[in-house]
Amino acid sequence: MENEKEVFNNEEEIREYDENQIQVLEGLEAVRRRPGMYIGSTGPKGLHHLVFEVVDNSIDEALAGYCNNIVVTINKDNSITVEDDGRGIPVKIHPKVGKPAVEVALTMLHAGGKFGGGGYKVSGGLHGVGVSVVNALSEYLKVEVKRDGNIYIQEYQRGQAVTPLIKGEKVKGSGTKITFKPDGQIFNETVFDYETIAQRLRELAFLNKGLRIQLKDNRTGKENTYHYEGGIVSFVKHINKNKDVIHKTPIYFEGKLNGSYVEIAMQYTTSYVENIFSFANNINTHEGGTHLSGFKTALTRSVNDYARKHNLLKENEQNLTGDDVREGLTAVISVKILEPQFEGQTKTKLGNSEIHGIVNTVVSEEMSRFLEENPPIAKKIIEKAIGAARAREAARKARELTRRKNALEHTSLPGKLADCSEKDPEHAELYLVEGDSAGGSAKQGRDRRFQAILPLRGKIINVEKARMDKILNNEEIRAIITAIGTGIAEEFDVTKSRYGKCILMTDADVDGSHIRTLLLTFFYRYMRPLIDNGYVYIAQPPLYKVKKNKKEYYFYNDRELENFFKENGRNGVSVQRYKGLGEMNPDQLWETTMNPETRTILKVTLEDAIKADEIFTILMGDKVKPRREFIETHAKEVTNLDV
Ligand code: 0RA
Repeated sequence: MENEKEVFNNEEEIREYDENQIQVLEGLEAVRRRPGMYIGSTGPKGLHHLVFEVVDNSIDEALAGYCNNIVVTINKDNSITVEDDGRGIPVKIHPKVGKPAVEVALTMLHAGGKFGGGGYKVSGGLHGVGVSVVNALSEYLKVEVKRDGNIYIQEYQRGQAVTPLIKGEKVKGSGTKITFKPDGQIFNETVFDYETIAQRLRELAFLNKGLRIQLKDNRTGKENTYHYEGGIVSFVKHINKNKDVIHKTPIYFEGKLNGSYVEIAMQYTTSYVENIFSFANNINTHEGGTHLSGFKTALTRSVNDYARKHNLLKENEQNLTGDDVREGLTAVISVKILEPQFEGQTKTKLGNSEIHGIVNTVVSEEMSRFLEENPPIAKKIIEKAIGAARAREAARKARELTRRKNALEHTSLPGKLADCSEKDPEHAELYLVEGDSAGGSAKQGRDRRFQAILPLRGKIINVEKARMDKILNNEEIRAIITAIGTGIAEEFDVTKSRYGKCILMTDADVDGSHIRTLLLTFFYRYMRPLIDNGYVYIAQPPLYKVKKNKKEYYFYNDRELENFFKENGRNGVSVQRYKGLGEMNPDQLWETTMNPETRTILKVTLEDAIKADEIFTILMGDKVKPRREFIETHAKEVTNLDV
């Protein structure tokens, strides 16, 4: 306290204090004025980002080696509490600012890195903006720090301290506890989704072995604890839980080089797709980057070298390609590095060039050794890759044949496609409709000048479960490919698309979202540019038809229905809940879902497709019921874009 007085008696320091005060207010004002700049959006994504931002700080403390337990609680009032057993945010007076360090961390923009420094930090993309951003966007925040035998408490409103930092009672241990309630003036949605938070916390527990993360929901009593001593080995086992594996234990490598830490876990399955998830400082690098490319190069080389050396590949045979070597592979690559650089469209591509070589070295050495030490597994891996090479060649020949045949026969469109008369793709749209009966209504209800209908019967093949040659034999998939006209995979050509919009129209029930997820997964794996270029949409059929005084209303969600009840009461109102598109007659389907003047369709983003794909891979391991529930709730989460 003596010191503090001295600080405030120094004129220069007082001026600095004032300047800092102004800085604080300007900083918080900027965050509140343009929240999207800091947390991406003020929708559900931005809302949940607040939780992850606070958790990231505890994770950083775990990465530094001081924190073993994190508890996240969703409170009854939809406030969030994040508690850790780290060292506690420092409370001493910050010499420059003249305030406790914890208050600086919570009120000054980008103050996070100024103290504590060094070590691996979760940062990149939208992460790492700092807890001051969470504070600025919370109507209320309370921090409780246990440090040096005492508890320290401070409270804030909309980013500004409303109490000083109060030194409380004596306590044992150390840690930080932050409770915040997102500001209803900023966020249009302030209700947290348990599953969204659970997913990320589980991922963080996989990525940080030994760390225990607990999630409690005081609104429902639900809770989960995530704790994996095996780390990413457990992650790979989890992804492969319901798959047939070709070797029992995942292969695991780790290495440290020049301050970078590399971890890889991988396991081959009998599936025909690769599922590689890469992370840098706990951030999912959806767009890959140098760690992924280093891994791929090294894996292809090690496997080919071994196959040549042991005569599993004959002299006259071609090298196995990367795709061959990765068929059926599930892998998690996780790097922790000092200054990650994130690039790419969604800032999820690792750019650090030195990491390619580091991962390459670790994988080359360790993979070669693993193969030499485990000949039976090596043999199975190589047989799998040789099988993939043969299938690839067979598929190529088959495609060539079809192409030649098509050229001779003027490519016939699928019989069940009801095409439109418009030939200019820009003005033509294709509806992919679940079921024959809905397909029938859509055919009658559509505007045939520019709307084509392709009814899909039965289940779409799961691309995970079949090689390309078999997928190409699936009637539904073939119909989709010929109708769209672009071809698939390496031969995909977006300029050949016969439609500017491909609209998925499925029932608003579990099966419908299942089919939608399968379709999205197919597009993601085989027609990616269609998604990248914004050709894929999801139709929004209404959930309810309400009749009152002979007037009919359609509602697309529960909230709209509730609002109607609030305004009109329930007397004399009849409600029909649509279970499927088939329950609507052609006119209703046109009016509610297909008429461009009145309909809402949602554009599918790459992120949606990635999510759909991950739903299939990551959640494949889970029990069927929760998986279905998950699909049902999440397949609908697409960017709201009215067209
Ligand atoms: C900077 C320095 C030190 C700890 C922290 C930050 C810290 C921040 C958060 C945020 C949530 N939980 C946290 N735990 C720790 C420690 C400095 C020292 O003790 O030497």
